[in-house]
Amino acid sequence: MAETSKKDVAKVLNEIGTMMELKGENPFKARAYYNGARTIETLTEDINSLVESGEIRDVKGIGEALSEKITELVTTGKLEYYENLKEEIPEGLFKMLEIPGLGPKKAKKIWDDLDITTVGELEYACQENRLVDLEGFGAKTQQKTLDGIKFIKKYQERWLIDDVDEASKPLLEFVKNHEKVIRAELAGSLRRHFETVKDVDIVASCADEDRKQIMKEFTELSGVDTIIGSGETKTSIRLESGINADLRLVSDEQFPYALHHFTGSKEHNTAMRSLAKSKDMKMNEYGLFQDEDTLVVCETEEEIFQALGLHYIPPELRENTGEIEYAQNSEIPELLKFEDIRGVFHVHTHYSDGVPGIREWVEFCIEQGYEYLGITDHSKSAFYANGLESDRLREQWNEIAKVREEFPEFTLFQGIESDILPDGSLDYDEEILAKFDFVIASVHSNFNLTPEKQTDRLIKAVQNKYTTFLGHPTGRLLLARDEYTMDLQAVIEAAGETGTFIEINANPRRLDLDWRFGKFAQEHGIKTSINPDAHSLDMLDDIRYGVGIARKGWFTKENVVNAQDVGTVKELLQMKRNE
Ligand code: DGT
Ligand code: CA
Ligand code: ZN
Repeated sequence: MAETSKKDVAKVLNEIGTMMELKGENPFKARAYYNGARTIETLTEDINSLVESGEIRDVKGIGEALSEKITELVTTGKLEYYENLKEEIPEGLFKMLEIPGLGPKKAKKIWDDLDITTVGELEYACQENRLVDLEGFGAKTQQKTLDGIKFIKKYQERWLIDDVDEASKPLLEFVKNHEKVIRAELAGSLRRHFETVKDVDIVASCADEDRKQIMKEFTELSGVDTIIGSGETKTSIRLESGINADLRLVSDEQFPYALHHFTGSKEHNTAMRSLAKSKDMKMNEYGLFQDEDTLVVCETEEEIFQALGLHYIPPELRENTGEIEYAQNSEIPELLKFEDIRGVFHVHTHYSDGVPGIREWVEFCIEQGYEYLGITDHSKSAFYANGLESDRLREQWNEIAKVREEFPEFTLFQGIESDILPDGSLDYDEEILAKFDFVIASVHSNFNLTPEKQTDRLIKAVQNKYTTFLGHPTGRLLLARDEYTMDLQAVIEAAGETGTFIEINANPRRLDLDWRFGKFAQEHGIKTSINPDAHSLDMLDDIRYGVGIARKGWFTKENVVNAQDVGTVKELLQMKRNE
């Protein structure tokens, strides 16, 4: 007979209780399982012999139904009732229950009303203020939930780029400003602007005799939780947030080679090594060598690429997706820069689910040096996001008209983020659609259509003459929800044929369009726009992560709508409608 411990049995009973609550069954039934679990845990007798002798039925607090289930579990090592229940409940809800202060009742409400089944989706929903108006929740509970999510995130393996970016800043600043450090740079996936990041990598150079002291001071920085390891040239720490950081110290002669090596990606490095080999050279983190062991002296990364006959490859492109061939032919394009961005599309106001008002957005954008802004609240079908029915639309248009008069130097575009309905149509009739300066069409529900239907839906949406931009096209929520299954290439082709732009949603949880489709999109004539999808003023800063993804997708300034001057932008927004 398989040995099942009391702890195992109690765990199963507790989980059954939780699942009953999640399903909204009679609370009395759930309580019977919780009580049963407690009884089992505190038994002094051996559970296996109690079951074998049948005495389990006589234990106080264990009724007929429970004793049957315990018997099945102990004798077979499985419980069908439990397995069946588990099938009905999305896996992510259990993880959600680990959030301090969030019990089954709240989780059920979130599942029922917001259709949210993972912690990542919940975090995103909090950032979009979805919990504020949810019955039994509110602003305070929303903040408490966010804090709780931060707490459980400590134990995850990969992070969203903004978390790691924030964590890296004081570390990098310390290393860069250290008087004994000669040169220092960020490396790894963060330097490459990869969409999710495992840890912070820093490479720095110093004299051999200074290494120990720098490493020691590094491990003593505020915010350091534990020292994971410390060796000759590398020290690893864990921050209180749960994020890990590696500092590598090398000689200044080695610095460019080490920086290149630890920037990666692994795949890029492998391709670089075989290129070196084809030129009878050898490459590793210590250097580039020819004629056995003679160092090819390079003072910078640029010189390493040069020594191998390559144009400089920006870190974002180092993913082995053709960058080496392009560099051999001097065809690496001049990538978009943050400074190129001149205006902003896709922000939400308090008319739907954003915090700021229209005037507040305009003032903030002016302060940030932008020349234009396109406001996009949610359309009427997005009821969970307080989407705008036509009367409230008119109210908003009146206010937009007033704000325009107040800021004549600034261009305020009147836009909407229209839901793409399941059949691919937009959320208002033509008469209303025609009144917007531009429309971002996005999918916010019905993620699980068949791939054919999903593809058709999106193609129909981009073919609509009022769709200016396709919003967050893959629908992924990083570390939380996969992209929906559909033929994105077909959608991109349709967008190209109809002159529809595809946004790069700069929210660190989305970073969508996925950079892997950037080159393909441009080959099909697609322009993008770096859209913050901001619900509060501080989220405007996410544009920098969007620029990172655009660079990763090989986007040049000319193919980015919001890198153009306002006159050009006005023409671009009209282009499709005038055809
Ligand atoms: P991640 O997972 O977000 O930390 O991604 P990376 O790229 O930062 O990976 P990490 O931190 O494990 O290593 C940093 C870089 O060091 C990596 O991009 C390439 C280089 N590297 C590390 N291990 C290897 C390896 O086994 N082979 C090669 N060729 N390169 C490596
Ligand atoms: Ca890393
Ligand atoms: Zn959206």
